[in-house]
Amino acid sequence: MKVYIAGIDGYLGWPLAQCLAARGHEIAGGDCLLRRRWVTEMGSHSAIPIAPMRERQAAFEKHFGGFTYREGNVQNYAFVKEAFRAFQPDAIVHLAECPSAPYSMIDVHHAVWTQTNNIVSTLNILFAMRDVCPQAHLVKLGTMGEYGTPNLDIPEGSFEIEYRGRTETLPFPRQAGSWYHLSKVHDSHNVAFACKIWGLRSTDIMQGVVFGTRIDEMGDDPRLLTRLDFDEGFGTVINRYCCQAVIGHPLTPFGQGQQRRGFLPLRDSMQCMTLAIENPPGAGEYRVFNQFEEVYNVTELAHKVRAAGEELGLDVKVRRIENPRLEMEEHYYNPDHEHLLDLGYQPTPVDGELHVMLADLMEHRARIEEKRNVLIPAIRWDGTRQRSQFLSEE
Ligand code: USQ
Repeated sequence: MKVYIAGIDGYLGWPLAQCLAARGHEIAGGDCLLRRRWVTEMGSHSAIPIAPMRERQAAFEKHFGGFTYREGNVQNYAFVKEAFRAFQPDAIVHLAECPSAPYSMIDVHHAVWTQTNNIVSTLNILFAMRDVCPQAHLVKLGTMGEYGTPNLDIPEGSFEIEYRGRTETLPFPRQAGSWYHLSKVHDSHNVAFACKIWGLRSTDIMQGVVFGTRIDEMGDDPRLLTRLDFDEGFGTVINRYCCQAVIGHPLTPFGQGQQRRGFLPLRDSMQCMTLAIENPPGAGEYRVFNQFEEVYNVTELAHKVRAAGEELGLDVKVRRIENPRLEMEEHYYNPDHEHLLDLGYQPTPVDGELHVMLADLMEHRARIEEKRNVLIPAIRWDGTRQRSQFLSEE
């Protein structure tokens, strides 16, 4: 298949290109390298050094036979339309969004920027598909955070309701917890609407929190490695914990530490997106996959990272810290996730992946140590900015 990846330079886009190319798909992609700039803005850098795009292209050429790359911004409709016209994709994976809840909560400018970027980019892709490649399949990254943490079981996208003797299938109510997560809610509505009125086909992937440093296709070529962020904006919780563990910084569950989320290793995120791409929906179909492997609370996860770290000789402490976010810290959480398992998804155990990650990160201890100050969060949901204080000794 011909697969276009919008956001091919990012944490997920770069390994996805490799994973798909290794399976024989033809790849094209675009990026405007914003993720590199955002992390610099947060005063940080990737724990794992990443190569400039030109070197990435050379490595890809050597291992997988090359891909078509154009630098450009998906907020520019002409860029998107021309990219699709030139490549004529069978599938489009949209990863070119700003993925950070804290970044969107900094101030009005970051909230407006995140929502504008995310919503405009998706609209541009939908219109370009309509006009250039209406048969293509849009694989759109949504987030489990669109549902929030309701005191109900969470289905995959929609649920049936009976009212006054009639049965209706409705989208499950969205209760997002940040301006970023809300941008994904708006995207979901826009994508579903485009499928309905134009007959486009799409898979909206409600992805849980991804963690991990590698996929097998990267082998031992450092130019193929993907980034691994640990700042409060772009480092997800397990990635942050693992970086904290390797430099002897306490792991930082926020608040009560009972927040439950679905998690999945990077290699499983690749596997699931590949399954979605290789099993497209029919014309006009908008389908939703909940994509995660296991549900944990953030304290259980800290203990898992501590256990894995101790096996590698690390001295790991866990200390709860003031929660800069407004979120439920103890809650019911029971989301469904059958669709990908039905397509053949084979989950990777979380514990084994933690060992791989910690071993990779131990080689870059000095880079993490250099940016140690970004491990304490300061972006608060009430709009103030103040470094959180530790709440517990352990
Ligand atoms: N958390 C801690 N300690 C930390 C960092 C985070 O306890 O040091 C907690 C947060 O308070 C939150 C949970 O861990 O309750 C997850 O936070 P996160 O920063 O790992 O993830 P989140 O902000 O939810 O966003 C990430 C990705 C986003 C994706 C989302 C999936 O950045 O792109 O949409 O995960 S989900 O969480 O399922 O909505």
